[in-house]
Amino acid sequence: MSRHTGLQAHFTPLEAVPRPAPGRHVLATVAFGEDSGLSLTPQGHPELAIPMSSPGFDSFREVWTTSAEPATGTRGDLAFAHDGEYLFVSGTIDPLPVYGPKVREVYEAAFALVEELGYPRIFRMWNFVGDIIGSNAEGMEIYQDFVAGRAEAFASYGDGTGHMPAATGIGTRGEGISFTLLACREGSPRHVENQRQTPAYHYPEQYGPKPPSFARATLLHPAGAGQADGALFVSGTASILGHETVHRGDVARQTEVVLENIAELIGGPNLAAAGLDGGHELKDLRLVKVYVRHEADLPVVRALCQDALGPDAETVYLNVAVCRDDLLVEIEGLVPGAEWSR
Ligand code: 3EB
Repeated sequence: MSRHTGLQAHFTPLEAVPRPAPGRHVLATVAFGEDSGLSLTPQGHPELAIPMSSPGFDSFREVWTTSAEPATGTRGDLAFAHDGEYLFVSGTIDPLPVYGPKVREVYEAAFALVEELGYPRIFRMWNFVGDIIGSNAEGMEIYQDFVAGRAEAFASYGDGTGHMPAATGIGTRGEGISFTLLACREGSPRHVENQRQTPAYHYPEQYGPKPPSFARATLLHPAGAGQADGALFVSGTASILGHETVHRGDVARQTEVVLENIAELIGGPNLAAAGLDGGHELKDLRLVKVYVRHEADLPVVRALCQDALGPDAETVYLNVAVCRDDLLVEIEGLVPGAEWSR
């Protein structure tokens, strides 16, 4: 029996109160603007605000909707909403001298909530890390401090292996760390690696004491639907081949490698290597977020993305730091599932 409730997302202007279409309900929203913080809105859903907008770049609200009325709440540092099949959880961590132990605590609390509410399958996470390549009070890079705490939390999630979802790890224009996750009850997430890239959870130690906990993509095969009907969530992707940054200092070539990495990731041969049917092209991507380190690089990055992604991709551009100081651009997106058009 099909119990999936048709998760969908779209971007709207920040000024507008999100009004779902008839029969749709807002599960949660993420505001990419000037504010920061996590709250339940007057409309009742969780909203995470992340300071990520800047002149010349985009500001917008990402609106997640489902076809069943969600229940919402807060728990400690977390806010959540769930509709019987899908769960959204968000958390925030205020600026700290050292983040690792608190990251572990808050992510473990989120994983415990996922179990308690009965949505044990996490299929997508976003990690927003202020001052991502700055140093903490002990001289460790804040991204590595974050990665270590997250790895400890993931060690106790599921069986500790192979359950890491697609994710984005990216800088913000503020301080502190925040995250969102999406999980489901009966759907089957299938995590996908990229044949051109070392799995992030196998990165060698030169990048930090613990490797990052994420898959390159996750296919969400909804309960009761065919595998080919699932949405494919593409992680934040950078100019990395194997585990190494390529084309240091050359934003055009880095952007090309990112787009090639995503094309390979979502294409038929790579999906077949993961035991999955189907295959997609760059022009199938939607809700694409392009994170550009240097403001001045925007025209070059935009021109290459517009050409590769086409006019339907709903692409937005944000000016934030990426997690290695030699990475100039990171791109994420998704290939909608059949639920999207219902
Ligand atoms: C990379 O491939 C680039 O730590 O959650 C991309 C996606 C990146 C997610 C994360 C980091 C993360 O390593 C950075």
